[in-house]
Amino acid sequence: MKTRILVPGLILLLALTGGRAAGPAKSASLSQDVVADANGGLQNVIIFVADGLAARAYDPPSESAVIEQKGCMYQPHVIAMHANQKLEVINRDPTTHNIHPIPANNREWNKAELPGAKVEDTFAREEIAIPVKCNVHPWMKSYIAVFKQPYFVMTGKDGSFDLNNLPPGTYTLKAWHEKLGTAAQQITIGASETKTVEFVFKPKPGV
Ligand SMILES: [Cu+2]
Repeated sequence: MKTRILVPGLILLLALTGGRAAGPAKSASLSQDVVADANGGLQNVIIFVADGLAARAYDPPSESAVIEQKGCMYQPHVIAMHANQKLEVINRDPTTHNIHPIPANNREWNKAELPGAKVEDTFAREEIAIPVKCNVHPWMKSYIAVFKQPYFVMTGKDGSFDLNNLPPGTYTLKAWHEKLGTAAQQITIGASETKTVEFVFKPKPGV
């Protein structure tokens, strides 16, 4: 079973304030590289502020980011987290996995996990995004995006999401997808203002 969809002009919508972010991906397919709903809403896209924030240091959240190995897949397939936030990786399968992120801008690590095991680690620097594999199961792939600021969110099943509490200002907003690349646009948002922004990814050959 495949969830690849060849829709011209995959669309994703986002509201900049109000509401909650949608939940993580829950696909039963082994191929998770392009997951879209019937309307072309694209899942597993990271929306983030790439430019325009005041130069300041942000503390990582105290709660952990979590990835599970479940059914020999990474769940969710793509996560976004804060630099130096704790990442928990939990093996829910009755088989041994390992998690092996292959960063370009962070320390590489590689941890084996017996059934039911949990391992923890962090990434210190911003990197969008780190490919992750399992050395035991070659089809198990995921991506971890690491940010040094808190204004990032994943799209939900319908391609939508909310990016809340952005301070008034003008920003470059980017949308990142593992196969379709990066789209960018500039937005200006005022105090208590809600805006809807739409990114359109054009399908690439072979995707
Ligand atoms: Cu595995």
